Amino acid sequence: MSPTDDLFAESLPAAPKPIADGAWLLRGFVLSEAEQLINAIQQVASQAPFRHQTTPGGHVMSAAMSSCGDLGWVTDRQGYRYSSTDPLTDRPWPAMPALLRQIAMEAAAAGGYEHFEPDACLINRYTTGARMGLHQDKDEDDMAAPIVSVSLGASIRFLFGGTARTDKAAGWKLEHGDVVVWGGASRLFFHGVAPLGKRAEHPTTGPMRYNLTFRKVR
Ligand code: MD6
Ligand code: FE
Repeated sequence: MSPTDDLFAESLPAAPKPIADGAWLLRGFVLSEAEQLINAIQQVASQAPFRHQTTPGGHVMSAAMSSCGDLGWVTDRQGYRYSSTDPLTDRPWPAMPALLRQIAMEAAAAGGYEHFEPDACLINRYTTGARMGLHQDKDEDDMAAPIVSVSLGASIRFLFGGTARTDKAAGWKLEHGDVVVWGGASRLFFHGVAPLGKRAEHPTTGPMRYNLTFRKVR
């Protein structure tokens, strides 16, 4: 590193960090828009409230969820699926705010996935102890499109393994403003998040973490 590199380092966005084949960690990618994103989440949640859904196996999920866009991700005793209406209100999901769509497209492009057109944005809200077990995102029709995942608020440990549930999972700390872009060879890798820590806290969100995952389903 030359002295000039050092001088500019602070103002440059962090270089995309490869975390698996086709998967990138974009540290701080949405830091300057974070407050606006949290406002947009609250706007969506005022129309499609956060709720704890039930898995087909009968477990109540510890993360509370909402969605926006043409499709939302739902689960109940009948199974996992995408739905154009919110089962809580029987109304269409709130439209995807333009800022969210824009950020998803820019993040996808930064990971090498041009022309990403998300039609669904799943919003997860974690409080102390909430977690997401290892799973694959495989309810989407379009496996060529990546997934863009935005982390806001308290930090959490993101886990990802490989194509088999038993593959050893690596851990990455995801902080406020970080984005993960996920596609290609790792599109179907198992992943999840460790329980949100007891002392997890962020100045803006308090003891909560939000995660937005943008998908192209159809
Ligand atoms: C979460 N994320 O970070 C859960 N899925 O709260 C996911 O399940 C996820 O971060 C696909 C791609 C990226 C992700
Ligand atoms: Fe996932």
